[in-house]
Amino acid sequence: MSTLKIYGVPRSRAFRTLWLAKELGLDYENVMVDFATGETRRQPYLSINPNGHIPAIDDDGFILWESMAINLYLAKKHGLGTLYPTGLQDEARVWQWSLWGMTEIERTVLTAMFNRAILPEDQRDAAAADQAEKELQHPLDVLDGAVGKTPYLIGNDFTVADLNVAAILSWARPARIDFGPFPKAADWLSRCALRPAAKAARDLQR
Ligand SMILES: N[C@@H](CCC(=O)N[C@@H](CS)C(=O)NCC(=O)O)C(=O)O
Repeated sequence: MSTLKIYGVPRSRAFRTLWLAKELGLDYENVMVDFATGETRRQPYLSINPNGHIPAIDDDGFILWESMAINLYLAKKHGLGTLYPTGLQDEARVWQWSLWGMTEIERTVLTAMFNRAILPEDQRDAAAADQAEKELQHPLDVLDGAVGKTPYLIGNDFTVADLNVAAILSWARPARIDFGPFPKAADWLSRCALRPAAKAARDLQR
């Protein structure tokens, strides 16, 4: 029996952790808590994550929530020296990019995706989506610059920093974000998305 439980349906932010679990080859159980049914906001799930959000994990009795914290923890535990760098400064840069994803791009990509793809058509706000895409221009330019210098965010190799940022940007396609001005970022994103583990995690969403 698996000792790692990953709470959250794959078409939620749990995708980030499922992708990582596939990269690491972890044995896990995906507990299908769904945001659409309201069960994220009810017991027994609130005992796992009192915020009422997915994902969360139970790692042999250790409960953790917040997708980035979960991914950094699992990558350090199981991928030290591969997906998680060993050097102090490279580790800090992994945190930098993960926090950057959450604070600089997540809300805007989500706004664009909701208003271009998720909400019923009569509830979509095209101006809000356009404004969100406008706000994304600068951070995407920053990303484009970073992956123009090295193939991946921390250097030559794919790490959990790439996974965390690319998982957020997996919403950019349904959000119809134009990557034309950011060719390096577009190339980096497709290299991340084409990884077998990313594909395996996407298959779980079907
Ligand atoms: N900052 C949290 C956000 C988690 C979050 O909002 N998850 C959504 C699904 S993608 C959710 O649980 N929504 C249901 C709800 O809030 O009741 C994280 O990254 O883990």
